[in-house]
Amino acid sequence: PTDAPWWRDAVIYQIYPRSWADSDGDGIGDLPGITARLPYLRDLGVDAIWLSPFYVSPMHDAGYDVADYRNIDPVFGSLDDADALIAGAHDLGIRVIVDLVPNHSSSEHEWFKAALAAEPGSAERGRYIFRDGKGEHGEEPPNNWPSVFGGEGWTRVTNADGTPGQWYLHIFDTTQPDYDWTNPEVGDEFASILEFWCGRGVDGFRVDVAHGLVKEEGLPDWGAPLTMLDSSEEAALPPEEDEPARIHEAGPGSRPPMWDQEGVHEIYRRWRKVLDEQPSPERILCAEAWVKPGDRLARYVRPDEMHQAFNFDFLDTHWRAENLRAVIERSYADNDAVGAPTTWVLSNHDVVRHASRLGLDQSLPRPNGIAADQAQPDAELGLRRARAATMLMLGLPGSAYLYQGEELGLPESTDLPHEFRQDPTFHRTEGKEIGRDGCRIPIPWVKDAPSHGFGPGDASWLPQPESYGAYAVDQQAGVAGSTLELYRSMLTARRAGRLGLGSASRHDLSDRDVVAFVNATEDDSRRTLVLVNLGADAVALPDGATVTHQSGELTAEGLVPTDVAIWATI
Ligand code: TEU
Repeated sequence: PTDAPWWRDAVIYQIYPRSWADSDGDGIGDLPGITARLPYLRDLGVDAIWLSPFYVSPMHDAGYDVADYRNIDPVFGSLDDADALIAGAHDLGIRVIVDLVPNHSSSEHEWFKAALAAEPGSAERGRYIFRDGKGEHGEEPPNNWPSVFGGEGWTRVTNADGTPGQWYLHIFDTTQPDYDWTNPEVGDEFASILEFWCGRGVDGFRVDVAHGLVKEEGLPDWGAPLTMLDSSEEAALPPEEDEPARIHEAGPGSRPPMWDQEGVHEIYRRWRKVLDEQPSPERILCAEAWVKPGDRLARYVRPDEMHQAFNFDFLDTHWRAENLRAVIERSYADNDAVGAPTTWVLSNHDVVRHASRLGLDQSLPRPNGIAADQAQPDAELGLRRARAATMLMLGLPGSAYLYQGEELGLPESTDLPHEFRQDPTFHRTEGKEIGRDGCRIPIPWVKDAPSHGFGPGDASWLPQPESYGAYAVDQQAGVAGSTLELYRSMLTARRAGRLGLGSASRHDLSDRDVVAFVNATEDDSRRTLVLVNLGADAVALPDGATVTHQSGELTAEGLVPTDVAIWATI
């Protein structure tokens, strides 16, 4: 077999440091907590971890507002703790990817504090996007761009003498001012930050909002400024019976002036060179870019740019066979065109956990969010489909990112009391959006322990629902048929069979209600049938097929029931 680079088929486990393991009992997860639990990840069988931000931050967006990119926030530990974590992971053969947030800093970053103290037009202000307001007295924002989190994308500053001053752009929260990437100082600073973390031994970077760094010249008004998510919402509408591929075609008519501008690619070409100059093993860049359609996304993973880009298509695809098939085939076509692997994702810290998402009414237009007034997901149905969906994802070629807790089948916490909600989305929309806290609840490790074993303390920063005890690691480890054991055995088999490096083609069992692909190894010596039945009738397997893994019980006759997936050798 060919000697493919490690990342092409890697399964990478996302750790949200606040919520994974708390070593000191303050109710917030930390780096020593992660280090102590690394053996769990080795036993799970993942290739790498991606850590959401752990840098110094006032935590107005859970650390995606960075005040110092070269230091660890005291709530998570110290640089020594980071070194110990990286070394400990490497000892177990687990690579470490860190999160880089280059679109914006925290408003408490030294640069931004200096910018506020400096005059309009100064070098200090030139690192961010400050502009005079419109209107007679500059009282209106410079353009009509909204914030992703709700409300306006601009905030007006107050001058030293107390008079109202310029406005600064923030595509996210007020506390997250956007950098001006046309300023070479910004580029130099981030090249240096990359080198800093490479020097500490990390294996790569997940790049936050990778499609947002460069804005359209002149910052023109956006033609259709209803919400920042318009284009993906439109794409998420269920296609009519006779137009299965529409989900891919409903890209924005004209590109929003803050997203996916040509200039971003220049930045990633420079970063690729920075990484390629580092000693081996190869370090990677993974784009978090909410860009559609797929051929636009694929431009981020051209050979001289990033290695991976999250494929978010499963997040806004309804649980319908034709949608899933279309997503899978288009993803391979788009990525094959640039020679990059597809990077599958079913859950992360920004979306409703897939064990709940897939239990929502699939005729709703927004399968990746739960609105405040929406019906609750069906937990049993959601878990059954989530196990099948994961089996589909992990059975297919490509790399895949897992989100902490999905290996336990954890559901979204949907009844979190509002006083606990921290996501700026909740606050900026005045509660119309409940926000993302429900997927960020601390992990249950031990059913009958304070904070379900999350840490030595009784409480955790977000309260765990009563139901979480039943999902705890100690309830599932070693239990045949548990979600945790299903993940472990899939990851072992995937690695042994090199499934991530195979090639997929549609199997003839794939019909209206069945998704069926054959994953053939590079030398075609072994063929795995990956099949999910989404229809009402149980599905018979081809003659001679030997089922090796199943996400649920087969019928007495060995047929695959509704919402169950199998892997079979054929
Ligand atoms: O998310 C980028 C982003 O655009 C998301 O807000 C996304 O549109 C939304 O969550 C979809 O439901 C990244 C981080 O992943 C997120 O946690 C941060 O809040 C955001 O950047 C700002 O740094």
